[in-house]
Amino acid sequence: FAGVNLLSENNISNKTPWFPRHAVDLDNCNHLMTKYEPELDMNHPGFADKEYRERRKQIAEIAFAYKYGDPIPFISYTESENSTWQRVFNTVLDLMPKHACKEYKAAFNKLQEADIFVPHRIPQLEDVSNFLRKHTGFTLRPAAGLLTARDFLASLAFRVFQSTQYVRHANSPFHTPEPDCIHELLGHIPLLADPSFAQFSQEIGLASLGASDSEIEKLSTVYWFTVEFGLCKENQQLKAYGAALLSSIGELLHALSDKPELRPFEPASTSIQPYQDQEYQPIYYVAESFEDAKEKFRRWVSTMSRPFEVRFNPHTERVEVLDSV
Ligand code: TIH
Ligand code: FE2
Repeated sequence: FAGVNLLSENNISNKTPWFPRHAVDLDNCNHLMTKYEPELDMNHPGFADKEYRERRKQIAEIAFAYKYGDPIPFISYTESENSTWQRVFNTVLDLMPKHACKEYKAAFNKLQEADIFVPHRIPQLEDVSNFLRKHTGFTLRPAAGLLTARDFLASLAFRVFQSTQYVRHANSPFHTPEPDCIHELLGHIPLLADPSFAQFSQEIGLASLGASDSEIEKLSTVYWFTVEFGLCKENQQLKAYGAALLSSIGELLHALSDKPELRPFEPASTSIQPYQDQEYQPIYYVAESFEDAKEKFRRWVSTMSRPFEVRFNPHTERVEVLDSV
């Protein structure tokens, strides 16, 4: 490692935005975006449902109180919440064999074997977190809702995935514009148990540490069109690997129909494509494979302006900052 020095705290320019150096610092990375909340948005199916809004508040309290190292509190899901899960779970079981990428299916099977993915009850985040830790070293933290891109991406650098714990409204099981635990569980969790995909996720996170606002915007756009809405090729066939496709039957079928426009994944152009998050996407990006997406992403990240490099030390759970000049 000739020519590379560990930078001290003071050597980072004071123009660099603050970023977490240790997993404990993620206790400060929980800023929420106030958007499409049942309290605020008249289009939300929970807007006119007082009981639903109370339940959301109750579950959000758990995330607000959570500190690094705590076990994730158990939630006793209601019969109605479990039945919403069951409806989505069963449709995923139906569509997955034909439409999901192979890595997703393999991890899904393991989650079933571990008795974590079962039709009749929502998995507990603590059990899921322990499962992930064994497979890729990822762990979960409860999040109260949609986080700012900077906070959310930073946690990925530590192989920590911030996960909501509340359940979508029973009236909209097959598509919701906001993340909920059904989205996290059926969309994100299987691939976070895949080593290659876990690595890709962490690299997006590492690239975000200390990045400028406009770079964060580009990184979260790449995240949007890959981790959330990505399609990939498998033996000349199109498969879904994006979490928001795998947790929403409505959008999965739309993405694989002849309606949307498909483009090859190229970080430089994908990262500046505007998007909206309230309806189905009109454009999706297709990766050749995870490995290919990772290669392209690495090449693109190396053109970013940050004057230092970072690496994660899993033994200390600390991010080390390296002078790259
Ligand atoms: N649309 C997804 C679903 O219905 O499961 C949830 C979201 C993921 C990302 C943004 S919204
Ligand atoms: Fe998501």
